[in-house]
Amino acid sequence: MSLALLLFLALPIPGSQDSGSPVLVPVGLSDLRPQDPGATEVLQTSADTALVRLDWTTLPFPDMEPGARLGQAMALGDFDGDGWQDLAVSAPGAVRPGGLGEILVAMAVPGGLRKGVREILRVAPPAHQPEFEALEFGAALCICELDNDSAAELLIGAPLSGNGSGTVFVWGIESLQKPAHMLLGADALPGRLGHSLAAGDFDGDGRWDLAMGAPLAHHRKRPGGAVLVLGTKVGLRVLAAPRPATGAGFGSSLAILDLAPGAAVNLVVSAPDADGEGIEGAGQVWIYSAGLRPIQPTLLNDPDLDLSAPSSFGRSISALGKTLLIGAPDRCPPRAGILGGAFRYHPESGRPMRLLVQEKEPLPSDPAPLDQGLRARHGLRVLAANMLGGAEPDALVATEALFGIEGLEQALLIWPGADPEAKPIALNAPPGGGLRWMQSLAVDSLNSDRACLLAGDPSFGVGVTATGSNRGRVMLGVLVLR
Ligand SMILES: [Ca+2]
Ligand SMILES: [Ca+2]
Ligand SMILES: [Ca+2]
Repeated sequence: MSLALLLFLALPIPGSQDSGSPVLVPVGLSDLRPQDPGATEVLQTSADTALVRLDWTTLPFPDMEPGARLGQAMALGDFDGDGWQDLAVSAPGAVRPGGLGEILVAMAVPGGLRKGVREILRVAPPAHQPEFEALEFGAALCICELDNDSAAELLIGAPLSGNGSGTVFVWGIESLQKPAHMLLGADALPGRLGHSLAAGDFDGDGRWDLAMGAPLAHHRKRPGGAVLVLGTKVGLRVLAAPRPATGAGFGSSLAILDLAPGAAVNLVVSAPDADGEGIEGAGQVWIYSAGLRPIQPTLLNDPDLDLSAPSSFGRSISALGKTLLIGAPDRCPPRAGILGGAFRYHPESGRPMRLLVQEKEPLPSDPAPLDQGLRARHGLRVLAANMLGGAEPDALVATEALFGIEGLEQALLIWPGADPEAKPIALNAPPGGGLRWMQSLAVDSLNSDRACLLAGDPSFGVGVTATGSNRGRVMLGVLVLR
């Protein structure tokens, strides 16, 4: 057992922890923090929300080489414990001494990341045996708190390490100048372990637990993926696919619902390639009971599935508090137009899932790509976040950009959480983005009085539209009134 694992098993979650969204949890904030998260400007009325837009700037990361894919994953946390949120961004294809893949961490100046970046730290895997390479280092990132101090730790997935078995690393336990530690090696749960990550108190003892997806795992003759949980109370536990089937992709995406604040959180696991009732690629989402009690998890399906086509229900999932968002980017639209959609679900409300779809035709001038089956998919990325300032999380649903996003006015939609019946607001996506301009998304105030949306675009490069050089970039959008 590694040093990090030992530390992890010994330590409590400090204070009352909002574990609704592992990427966004303000871990380790000290009393130095000048602004309370609740101080963010509130935009609640429809008159206000009709007037919002995002002011985009590029975060000052170094220029990357082609193929670096900066922005593949991101995680916000205060890594040095100075009270200002820092930002870790992965570049799984970046060339570093000894291999490929590194994580760049933008350390905020006093005042926060909107004021500036103090320095960029580079995080690499540890030096190890020449026959072992950490591949796709940083495919997934997640904030956690393992040593009970004021500084956050970073969980790092490298799902192609060890001939595709997958490994998980942790960084920030010791000096920030040191490489990451390997937390779980290639034999822990072979099958792309580290493809997805989540952290929260799943077993209900008040201490941080970790969940790590291995969507190609074949555990004890059960194919279709699995999730490895490292629980402070339940120990190491493998959650195998509840409906084993080769290629289901169980564990592709993870989220955390907080249905009973103060008690254990619910782990949500998607299997977006699982077959439904005779439908290939229908997709499934499973909600585990708080405490991971050994009962069958609750199954969610696309409630309105077109029987002739896949849906990829759960390709992306995101939860905050009691709100769960599920992206279904391949589902057939209710009418001709853009493919895909997303669902908003409140498990305890008794209400059915609500379908969130685009209302306008995003590619009106060029029907040819649709004929060729090349459709921009809506709901490829979803994010539950407090952006507009209402009591309930807002739903952000993003669409990939086949031709650069200038012509895609509906590429970023936000459904206000304050009014479940409200129509979506189209927010301006960052200009000049690549196909996956929204590969990673996060919302935070960054210690300022405005909501900010961070977008990692690993497909960005010189002259990109659909096919870029994949250098990558990270964009910062500040929510302002028009
Ligand atoms: Ca900091
Ligand atoms: Ca810590
Ligand atoms: Ca725990």
